[in-house]
Amino acid sequence: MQKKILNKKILVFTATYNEIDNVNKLLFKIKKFNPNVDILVIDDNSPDGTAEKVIELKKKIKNLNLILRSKKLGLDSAHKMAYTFALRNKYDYLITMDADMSHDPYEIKNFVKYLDKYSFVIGSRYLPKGKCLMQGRRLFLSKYGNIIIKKVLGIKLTEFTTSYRGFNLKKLKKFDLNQVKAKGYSFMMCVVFEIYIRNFDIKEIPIIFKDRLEGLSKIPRIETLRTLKNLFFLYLRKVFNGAPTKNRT
Ligand SMILES: Nc1nc2c(ncn2[C@@H]2O[C@H](COP(=O)(O)OP(=O)(O)O)[C@@H](O)[C@H]2O)c(=O)[nH]1
Ligand SMILES: [Mg+2]
Repeated sequence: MQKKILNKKILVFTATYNEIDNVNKLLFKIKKFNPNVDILVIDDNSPDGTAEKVIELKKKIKNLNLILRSKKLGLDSAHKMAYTFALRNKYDYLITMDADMSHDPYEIKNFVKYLDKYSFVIGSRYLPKGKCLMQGRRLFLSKYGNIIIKKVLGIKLTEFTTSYRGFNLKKLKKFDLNQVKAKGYSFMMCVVFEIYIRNFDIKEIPIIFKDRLEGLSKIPRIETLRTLKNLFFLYLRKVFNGAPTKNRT
């Protein structure tokens, strides 16, 4: 098992916008816990100089790639670009995570473990061993948002919105994140739906989510409304196109 994992070509991706206070710690921890993975950072010309910091870190951290975009183009398009990068460079697994230390790099190995068997592995804060250490409005929206999404879509998962995920690129045949049209933060929910309706096997694993270590959240309030609108359209697709029946773990 261990040997097999070592043979896989793994890319860990994170999108950054104004993460200068987190990126150093994040990238070192990713490498410390997973020396064999490659890393991709896509930065949208962060005014705080995150990209310059990553360029500096490239001298110390092996196989660290940076794509620097000219302006803030959104989290969804960064994830799509990372998927294209991973396919072009023939990675076996793509693991995506936030750069604000909300996702613990120590848990990457759990994604790697399950990607051996599953097409898509999603981290969940709401499984029995998972935890969401957010507070107030953010916790409320996340917790009840995920419950509502589950009920509306009728998909037996506890988490749809976190970006801590693993893609087995060899198993997800004919799937590409670029096929997912939704914009903004509800993109994450729509990705799960698209993988689900294509009948790929999905594994949920518990994650411990901490609120960001430094800096501010970039999630605009309008995103809640956009998510509700997109959820309604997914519901219609489910009703009129029919949803697959395969059991999920
Ligand atoms: N490249 C890029 N990264 C972004 C953009 N918006 C957010 N991010 C990054 O996406 C991740 C999640 O954003 P965050 O503000 O923590 O969202 P929240 O945790 O939902 O409040 C972080 O690593 C951000 O730096 C963007 O427009 N472009
Ligand atoms: Mg965050």
